[in-house]
Amino acid sequence: MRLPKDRNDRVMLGGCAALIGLGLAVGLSNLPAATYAYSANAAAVEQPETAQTFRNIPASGPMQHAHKVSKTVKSDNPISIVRDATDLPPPVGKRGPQRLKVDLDTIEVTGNLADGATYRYWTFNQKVPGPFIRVRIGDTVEVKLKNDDGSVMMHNVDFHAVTGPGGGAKATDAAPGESRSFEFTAIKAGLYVYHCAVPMAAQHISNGMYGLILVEPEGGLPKVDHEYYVMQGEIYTEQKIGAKGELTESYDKLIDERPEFFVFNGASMALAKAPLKAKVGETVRIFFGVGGPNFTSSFHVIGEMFDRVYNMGSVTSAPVKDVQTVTVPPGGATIVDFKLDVPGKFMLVDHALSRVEKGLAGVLEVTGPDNPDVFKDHDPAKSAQSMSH
Ligand SMILES: [Cu+2]
Repeated sequence: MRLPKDRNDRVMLGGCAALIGLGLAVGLSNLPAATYAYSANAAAVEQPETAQTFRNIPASGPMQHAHKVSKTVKSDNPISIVRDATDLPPPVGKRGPQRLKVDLDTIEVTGNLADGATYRYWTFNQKVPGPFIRVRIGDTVEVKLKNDDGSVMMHNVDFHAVTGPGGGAKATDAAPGESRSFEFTAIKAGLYVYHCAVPMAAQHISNGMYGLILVEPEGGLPKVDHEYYVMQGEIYTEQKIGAKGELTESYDKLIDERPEFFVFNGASMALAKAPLKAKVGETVRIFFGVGGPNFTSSFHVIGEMFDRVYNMGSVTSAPVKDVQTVTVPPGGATIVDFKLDVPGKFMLVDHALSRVEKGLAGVLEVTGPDNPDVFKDHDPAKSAQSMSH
């Protein structure tokens, strides 16, 4: 059976499933099990259907987290809020659906934004972006959001991978010191953004409250040697870029969409200071999302082409091959895979290149032997002095 494409029908279907669940709860035995088959390729009409079941997987043993668990840092001094690009869980593997938990702590913290400049970030688990959450199709995920006692603002979380009111936002609206929770079943595979949606949502997002959740298809994605987690955002400060000290947010610039900074993983030049690393001959994958809140990214790696692009974060459609630049809207994501053929420093950019001057650049450092069949420099000594990337 296919999931209807129409959203209202899906809501009705959800209602039906809920009624069936209710039937089981009151002990009716003549109803079908509280599972229904669906296609992992519901969007690709020409694909044969693969029947799967979900929703009635009992918890067995201690429930695992769907993300890496990090310790909260207590500090009066500014901290690094930069999420390392390698900080993500390994592939789900070939297991069946199960129950998993997600613990999000919303913490307001002063972090390093640029050299000599700090900023009051609002975060999920003290890093920007928030933890990379990794589940598979059919998993049931228990989400607990705890708004830290030290918070000033209310916070919540809206997962674009959730079918339900506000993507979970209403169920997680939490005042400082409060904990809220809900659970959902991952019914659509893909790479999705999550973010805080408390009004004014653009403010919560620009201050750092966004992340990615990957719902793997059955069997996962093709294996690669390295996976990285990168998200783009904007920061709107009263002070001009280059100013020192504690920078403060500008409501007017946010409304006018005039950011002072563009950032990968939370801070100016964060992924140039902490480069991604790999070797010649290896394959890499970048899970790339845009928190925004406002600007579309033209994501590009200088000196490389993407061998495979899971356009718009869709993993149930065939990937596009051999691509230079990918358009990723705010609240959207993509997955790019490529093989490294030659050594060097490859810059991650938004090809709206003025943004490099506003803090938006990363580096992929590739080491290993030269490969003159692919690239041969006729005067490497002179090239070594070049300022070009
Ligand atoms: Cu918030």
